[in-house]
Amino acid sequence: MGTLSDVKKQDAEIFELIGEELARQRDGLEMIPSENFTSEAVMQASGSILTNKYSEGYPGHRYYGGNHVIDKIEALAVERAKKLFGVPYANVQPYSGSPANFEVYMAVCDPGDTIMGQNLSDGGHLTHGFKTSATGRFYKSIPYHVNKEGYIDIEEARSLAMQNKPRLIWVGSTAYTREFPFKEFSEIAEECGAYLAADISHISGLVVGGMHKSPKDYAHVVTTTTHKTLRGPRGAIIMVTEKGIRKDPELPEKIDKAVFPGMQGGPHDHIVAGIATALLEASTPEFKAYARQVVANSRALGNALSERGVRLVTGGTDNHMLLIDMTPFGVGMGVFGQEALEAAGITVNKNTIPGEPSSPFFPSGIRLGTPALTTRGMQEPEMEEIAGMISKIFSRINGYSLPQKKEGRSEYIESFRKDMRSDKEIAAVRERVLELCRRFPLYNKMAL
Ligand code: DSN
Repeated sequence: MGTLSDVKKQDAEIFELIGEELARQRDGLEMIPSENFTSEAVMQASGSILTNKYSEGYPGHRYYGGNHVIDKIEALAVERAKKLFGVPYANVQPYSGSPANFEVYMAVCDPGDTIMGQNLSDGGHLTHGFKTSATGRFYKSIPYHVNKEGYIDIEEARSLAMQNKPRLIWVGSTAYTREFPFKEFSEIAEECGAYLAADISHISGLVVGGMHKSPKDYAHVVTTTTHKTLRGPRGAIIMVTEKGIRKDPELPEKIDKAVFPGMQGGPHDHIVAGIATALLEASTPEFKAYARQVVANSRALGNALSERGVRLVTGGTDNHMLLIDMTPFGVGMGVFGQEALEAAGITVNKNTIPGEPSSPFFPSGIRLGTPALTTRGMQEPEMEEIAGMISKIFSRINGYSLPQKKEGRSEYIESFRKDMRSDKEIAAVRERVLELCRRFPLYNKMAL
């Protein structure tokens, strides 16, 4: 990433803002479970001259000249993805997770077909058929749910699938703290004749690190973003498994056509190079140790929070993520938790919880995780320390509640935010956060 000296010369405003964001990342505890810090090598490859090229098509079959080098880069990224995930086909061109998932629909469904995915407020993703997403508008979406304990309700999913005979079923989601039941979903898909797509965006780093079961023997198609636990640049990969090719030998070709020309134009070759570099990093023993520590940290944080009376959906975690049920503080209190933590420099996101009693914009939970903290080198003792800080901060939101009427909510939250920013106890936690961040420096060679 260098020193950004040319940005400084040419665009002082953007230079200042990048500096501001670097300081925010360095001086805070990044606990949004879908975020991470890439290596400088990944950043350099992604910020390279490869951004200058157009290369619609695939290696050996491009619509523009001058692609003999790009062909080698893309082929290398594809080979690394296939080897790392143990699949016979990979497409590394999707711009990000949402287009990648849409490309899967385009490959295996016709508009109007029935599809199934995990319900949004039960931890699912917009692109798995939520009503406001194109996937919920162009396809007939039948959501499945989690049970009272917060685990995927397999029996419900099975009976919905048998009743509705979907063309495509999604397994894998964005706010689920337990191992995904790939085997059970593969049996359901088998029984009703559906394609099974595993969206492992959140857990792909754990899968290649051996900390989560791989979907490769169960799903026909696997999608993942590359910037979460996998620690690459912002992008995505679509893969077809041996099982997928057995079901439909033309599936790889259908995916290729859905990506280009179906959905996308020229691939972002600089990102493809960054993905290749990230995949190389993810194939090392160091990455396996990283994935192990991510889960160890998440479990340690979960235990330490539970000991302090914080309520976790499902009571704990199997992966990199925790979902805090904030209803003991009141309905719709996720935003209060998020704002109070942010005042101390701890970044999380408000999130719906199973059976959400409020709304997606004022949900009753908080989602947090350990991938980024683990990249900084933090371990179990730091998780214990952070749990103490979180529970201290939560004690400061007692007495506040989400106004029942929508009018006036923004003003109330703004005034709450001010209260948190001037709260002495939160200021003391902010100092401890800064001290912890200094002990685990981030991008310390990067000077702007
Ligand atoms: N925004 C991603 C996440 O935070 O999980 C999903 O698209």
